[in-house]
Amino acid sequence: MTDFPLTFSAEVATARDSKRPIVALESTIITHGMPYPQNLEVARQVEADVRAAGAAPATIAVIDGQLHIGLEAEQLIALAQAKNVSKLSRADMAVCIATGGTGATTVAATMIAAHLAGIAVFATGGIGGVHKGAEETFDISADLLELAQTPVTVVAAGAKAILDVPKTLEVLETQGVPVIAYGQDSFPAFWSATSDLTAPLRLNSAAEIAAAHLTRAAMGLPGGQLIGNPIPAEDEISAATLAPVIAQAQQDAETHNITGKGVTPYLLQRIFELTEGRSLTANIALVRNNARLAAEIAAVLIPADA
Ligand code: PSU
Ligand code: MN
Repeated sequence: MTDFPLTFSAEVATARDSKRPIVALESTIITHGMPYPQNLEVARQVEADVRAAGAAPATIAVIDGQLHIGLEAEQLIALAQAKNVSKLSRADMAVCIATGGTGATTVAATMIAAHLAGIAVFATGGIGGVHKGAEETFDISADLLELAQTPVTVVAAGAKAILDVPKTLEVLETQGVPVIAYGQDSFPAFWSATSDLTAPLRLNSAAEIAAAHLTRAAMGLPGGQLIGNPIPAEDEISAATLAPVIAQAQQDAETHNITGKGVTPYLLQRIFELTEGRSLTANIALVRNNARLAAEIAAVLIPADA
């Protein structure tokens, strides 16, 4: 940990003082991943899920140049309604802070902030990865390299089929990131519980995931772990239903020349429209499911940290 100034919400400050478990949450999913007002409802619901599971939620964002670890209720409302908020990854965070800016944190940036704050577990929806066509565009999310260097366990519902998932798994393997499916062999596919890819590793309990996290730390291995937590069966959308939708969204992105940071938000919005909101309902269910598992893992880790 460094001496870098962090601003803790009252709830996170109390949890730190009393050594209670804390789960980090990202904010790009709020500003760039879902439309208002559902984004605000989901952000609140996910925080409530973390609390119900016995941990304190720490939604992370940069507001007016301050790195916030946990947002007060009115800050969450302002962020959910804000327009033109920056999307901050590892490359952007320091510039945003130094210039007094406001930005939402991606998986990579949230991991950095969580680690600065001594938080070991982070729940999100899906991570960024290797985009389709990356052999031409070189569009590979900084999330993958962050997992290789920052010791935070990230609970996600796998990777979306908008990505090239096999290539994403290859990069994670090269980078030495443990990719662990929770309670099944298949690597989950975000809106669908399973994919035709077998996850490299499988664990069946929060206790095992926490033990693996601590073992990496004890061995002095840098980097985190990616936990692929399948969406609950009743909420999933089949891969067959999604395939043509994703293909259409991808084609529209090309037609409109969407590149760089704009790609993931554009595809998510387009898939939301093309599924008439169904993708969002599934997205909400899986984030909530990830929040609960993350809280369980954080609860196991706390006695070891304390
Ligand atoms: N995947 C989702 N929803 C999201 C994102 C990814 O299902 O909102 C966001 C996350 O914040 C992730 C970021 O870290 O997109 C990755 O963006 P990029 O591909 O530009 O690295
Ligand atoms: Mn990218």
